[in-house]
Amino acid sequence: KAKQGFTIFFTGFSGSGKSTIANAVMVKLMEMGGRPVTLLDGDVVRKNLSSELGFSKEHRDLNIRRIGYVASEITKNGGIAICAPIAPYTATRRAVREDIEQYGTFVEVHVATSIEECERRDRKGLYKLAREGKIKEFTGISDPYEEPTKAELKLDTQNVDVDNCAQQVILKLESLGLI
Ligand code: GGZ
Repeated sequence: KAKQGFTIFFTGFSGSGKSTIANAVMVKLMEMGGRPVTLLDGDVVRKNLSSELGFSKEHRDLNIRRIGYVASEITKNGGIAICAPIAPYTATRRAVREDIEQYGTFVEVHVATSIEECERRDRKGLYKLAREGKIKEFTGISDPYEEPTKAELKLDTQNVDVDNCAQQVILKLESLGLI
């Protein structure tokens, strides 16, 4: 019997490592072969699917619902969707979960890098701009992030490298019988 589709949904601050871990998981899944894997990364989606949207709660919610819709279609057709937006609101994450659970499994992964660590790394210089008020409504600085309490997996990136984090995701998928 063909395995069901599923969605891996990463959530966490800007610079938490979502994209890097999502990419590593995608590579591992592709190497295993079988089902197609589609990555819906935060900044790629913003460029292609949500280019007119800003960062108000309404616009973030619309962005996440769009990602959820695409992921649900992929899941419905037996594929693997990997999403990696910030997705700061619990209710919106839950709505996407419900959309996807109609068709397959939703695996929420909290990339739990602290805001202090993200700001310390400041890989793209965005936290500095947010502190200077040059970027408004910046998640964790001047905009909320509601911590997941029911994620299937919580990753500590402080003490664990990317490959180990990706491996933890793969193990979770195995324990859920998805791969
Ligand atoms: C948060 C912002 C903002 C504000 C621009 N707040 O590290 P990045 O740069 O590449 O990823 C962040 C991305 C967040 O987009 P998402 O679609 O993931 O957000 S949400 O799920 O809330 O819709 C960051 C950049 O966009 N960025 N302004 N104000 N991140």
